[in-house]
Amino acid sequence: MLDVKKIRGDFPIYQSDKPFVYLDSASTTQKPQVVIDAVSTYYNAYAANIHRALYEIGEKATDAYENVRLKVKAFLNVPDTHSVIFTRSTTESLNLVAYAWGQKFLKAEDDVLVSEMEHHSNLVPWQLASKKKGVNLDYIPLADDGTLDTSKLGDLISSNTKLVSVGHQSNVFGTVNPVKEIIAAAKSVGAVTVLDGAQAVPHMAVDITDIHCDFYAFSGHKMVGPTGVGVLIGRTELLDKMDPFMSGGEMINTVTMKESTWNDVPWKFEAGTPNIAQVIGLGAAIDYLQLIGVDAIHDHEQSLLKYGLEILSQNKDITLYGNAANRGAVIPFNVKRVHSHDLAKFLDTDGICVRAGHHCAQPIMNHLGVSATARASFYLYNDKNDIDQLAKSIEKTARIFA
Ligand code: 7TS
Repeated sequence: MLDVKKIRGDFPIYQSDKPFVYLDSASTTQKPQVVIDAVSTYYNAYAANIHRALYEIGEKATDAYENVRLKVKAFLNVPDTHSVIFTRSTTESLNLVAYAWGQKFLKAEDDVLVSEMEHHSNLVPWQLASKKKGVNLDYIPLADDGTLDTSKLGDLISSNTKLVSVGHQSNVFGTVNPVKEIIAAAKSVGAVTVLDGAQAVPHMAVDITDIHCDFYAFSGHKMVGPTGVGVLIGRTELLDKMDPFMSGGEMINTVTMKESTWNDVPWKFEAGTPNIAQVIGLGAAIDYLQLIGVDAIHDHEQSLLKYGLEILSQNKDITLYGNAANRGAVIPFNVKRVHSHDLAKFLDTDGICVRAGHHCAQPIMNHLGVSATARASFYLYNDKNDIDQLAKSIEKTARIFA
């Protein structure tokens, strides 16, 4: 287990006497002082635009921003620095692919394959693309244990399949999907592969070279970084062929009154002044996670998951959802007679933060036959005591609704 007391010392939000049991890291994570300092130091000491200012602080800002590209490359073993595009979020990264690749390369009657497990941000962009282009959208079905039924892959993937996009780790069940198997099936018919890594990168060692997908998306704020920064990793040959997603300053090479030519990748996809401070903050977040050790964080979360499942399953009023063998530290559940929104409000009176609702994954809720669930998710700053407090507060709430 990690030294949680020491880790909490790094996070200003834990320095108050108020009860604070934060179990919603799948939604967004708390920020260590080093990340806050990296953001504020940029604003305090070298706030300048990048790629244009020829004075000292401008060069410093440019170096700091571009250095984070190298950090992302090293952190995820990305083959090529030019593959790393800074966006605002996973949502923007996936929309970038759906528009900039989808609008150019999808044709009527092509098939696009996603899964029934997707977060809406890896679903709605493909629904829009499919409506616009007349493309068929198919789904890898969800099995009752919260895994994907990949036995259907052979039927679902054909020479007509042009793109396959799935989540690496589910934000509802925590299920780690067999992405290499899915990518191999997609590649066997020449389909482009996209992974939504929003829930994977913060919690496990991810090796892009090994996974060998064409596009991979994630968000900084779910990995102790700032909000407003995401990443899209894309295969450079594909990025080169795609049209820009947004246009304006910085993404051009030449502009005349008649037409424009584009900057090289990745800058072709970073139009306008980017979120400079947030990208620099992401760099500090990567440094921090590497200092603690991503494998150590993963092991710590796994022991919390095991303990959480053990404790919560002792309460007969609790229904737990999902039972994947390969699973991250996310526990969705409901308590008999208590709507998850009421539960979350009652838990909050004990200082416990859990998410309640459909988790931006309504097809999963439909599959489970519920409108909503509560969800506890863990990270490096959680400990077993957090789980004990959650269990106690659930029992107390269930008694009120008895
Ligand atoms: N994909 C997955 C798997 C996610 O869990 C989320 C956010 C997103 C995409 C979108 O990320 P964003 O940074 O662009 O918003 N998931 C959640 C969640 O589970 N609760 O709140 C946000």
